[in-house]
Amino acid sequence: MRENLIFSGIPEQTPDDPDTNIKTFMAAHLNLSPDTINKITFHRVHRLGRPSNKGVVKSKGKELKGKPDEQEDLTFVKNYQPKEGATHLRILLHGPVGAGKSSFINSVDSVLQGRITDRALTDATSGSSFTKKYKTYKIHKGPDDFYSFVFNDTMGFEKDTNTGVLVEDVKLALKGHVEDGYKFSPSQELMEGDKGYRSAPTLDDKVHVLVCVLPVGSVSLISEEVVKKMREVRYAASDMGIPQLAILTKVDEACPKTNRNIKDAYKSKYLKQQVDAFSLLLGLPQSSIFLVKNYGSDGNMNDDNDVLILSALRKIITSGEDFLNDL
Ligand SMILES: Nc1nc2c(ncn2[C@@H]2O[C@H](COP(=O)(O)OP(=O)(O)O)[C@@H](O)[C@H]2O)c(=O)[nH]1
Ligand SMILES: [Mg+2]
Repeated sequence: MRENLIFSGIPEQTPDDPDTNIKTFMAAHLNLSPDTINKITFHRVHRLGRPSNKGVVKSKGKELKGKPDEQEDLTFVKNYQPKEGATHLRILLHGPVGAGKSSFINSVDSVLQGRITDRALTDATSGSSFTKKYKTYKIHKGPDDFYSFVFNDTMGFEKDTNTGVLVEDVKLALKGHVEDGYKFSPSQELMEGDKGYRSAPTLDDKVHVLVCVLPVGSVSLISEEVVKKMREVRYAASDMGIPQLAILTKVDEACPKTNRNIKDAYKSKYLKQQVDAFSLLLGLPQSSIFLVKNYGSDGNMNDDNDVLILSALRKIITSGEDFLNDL
């Protein structure tokens, strides 16, 4: 993820093969499995400075301290390939307007690129739903290739009015019947034969994992109506065998104390209460609910944020992969 990492404290070997040397170090000191290490690729590895001609130099500087979990999650996400039959894993994000769905896609993009991006377009004025079209978001791996997971971001449910996406349309999306570019209508269900209706969806068109998104501070304020719609979609996914998880966003806004130390999000009593409450509301296990602080276009990258985003994403991918494997 980060360019130009400099490791120190790795003893010099003679003759020196930095690539093997750093992998051996990782195996011995970072608790990474050989499988994980074999998947790690480096652009370039070289030793700074000249090798000592007095034999092995005693290392100076700080010991290398890795973050094995984050590194492992990142390696997993970067190398993820779906099992045969699908070319990508499709993740559907759904939840109310302004929940942070588009921001989550942007955040994943940012974490993988190592810089803040805002390609999925977030809506700062969140009045009514901004994302109206069913659109597949792919994340660039290089100039011409993409990661093997894609996102769809549905137009959020509106509270009282019927201006949100219809639950029946979300069900069609789950089954792969909604074509890219289809503009959801708040009053008219998509029907077979309509423009935008895909009659013979392939495995790639179907949704493989459903993620409910809600600001963590809204858990106790969420209307009965929205809960009902979220549950309905969740049950439909259950009937299709599609795994479901949830992301509670805006951890920074909901808990200023946690915002100062975002990696302790799961230690916060208040946030834990919200996770428990949401778990009850939606009938999802606590272990499937993740706390995140999304990146906005104005913020700076922060490793602790990355950890939360990556661990949620990894769990989303593994759940979707389980579904593909069980087909
Ligand atoms: N402070 C904070 N703001 C967020 C977070 N996630 C999203 N937002 C903001 O909330 C607003 C709505 O987000 P957006 O991603 O457009 O929501 P969507 O309607 O679900 O796609 C935008 O102004 C975002 O910048 C977060 O984790 N923390
Ligand atoms: Mg959006």
